Amino acid sequence: RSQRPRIFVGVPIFAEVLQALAADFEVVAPCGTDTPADWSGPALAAAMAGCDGAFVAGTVPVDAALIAACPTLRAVCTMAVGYNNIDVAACTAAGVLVSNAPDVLTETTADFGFALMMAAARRIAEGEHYLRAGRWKHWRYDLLAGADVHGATLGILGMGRIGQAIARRGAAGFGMPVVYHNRSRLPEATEAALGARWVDKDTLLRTADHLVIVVPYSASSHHLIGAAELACMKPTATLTNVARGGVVDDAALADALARGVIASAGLDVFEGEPAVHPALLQVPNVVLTPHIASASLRTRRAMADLAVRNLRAVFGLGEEAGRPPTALNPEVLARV
Ligand code: 8YV
Repeated sequence: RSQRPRIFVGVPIFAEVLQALAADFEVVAPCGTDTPADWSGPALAAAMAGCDGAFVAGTVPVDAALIAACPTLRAVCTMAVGYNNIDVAACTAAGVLVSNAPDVLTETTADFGFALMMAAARRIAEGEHYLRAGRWKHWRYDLLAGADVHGATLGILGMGRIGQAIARRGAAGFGMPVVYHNRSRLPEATEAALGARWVDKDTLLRTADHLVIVVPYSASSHHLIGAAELACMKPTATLTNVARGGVVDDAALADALARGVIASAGLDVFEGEPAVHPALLQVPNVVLTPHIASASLRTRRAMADLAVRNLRAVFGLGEEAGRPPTALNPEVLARV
């Protein structure tokens, strides 16, 4: 039994997922089902020491120093689609397989992105705060009047799986013309099926009535939207970010919202989260949610199950033995 691979679980997770792991592995789960840990200090390396695999999410920083401190490690499997918290190059160099969790969260995240965009456009959160504060006394023709969503131009920055799922919602459900910007253009047939048109970034900013950001975070997407970009947008426009904090300059956004450079915003992700830029908390015209776009119970479970599938495959278990389904650096396995 002591021969079983030892798996570190770096986030609180469903009891059923811990049980499934325990069937095959020795499980080191300091967070259990409900005790989140702050792994920003040296505690992570100490907790992971001697482990063969790691089950993580976007909140666990897997950097080169950690990889060096954990020589027995063979796999890092995240239940998130984004993996900017993992130094994949360092893992590859050390022979550590990395997997993420794409596809299973696409539709759920697109639902939430669309909802956040609608909430920003139609001022739903502002309306709730207004009502709860006891300020609703009279009907007014312009009370919390926002921008229409149907028929407005939907702009998408980053046209991967989630961007495409948002585009489909806008085009098919709300009659929205869709423009997008992405480093690589989609094949014409895909564009036609989605009803989406590629434009340069400047045109995207100038034409979108509702801009939704869905690009992965990297050095090249850091502050892709800052003061200069916001100044190009329509004063009636909304901006929604369900990608990563850091893609948007939060200080510049708070300033733009306060000055009416754009009308409103919907944010699920923040630079330095769970801290939120204090200026964002001061402006009324922004809907703020705590990084929950993928959080339907069914989808969170599917994300976790996919990470488990990858771990089992890396350690030679089950039908996918040796073939982790969503490996980011499968070349690592070919080397052994
Ligand atoms: C995760 C996410 O919930 O998948 C992603 O990239 O951002 C979210 O779905 C998050 O990473 C958990 O920490």
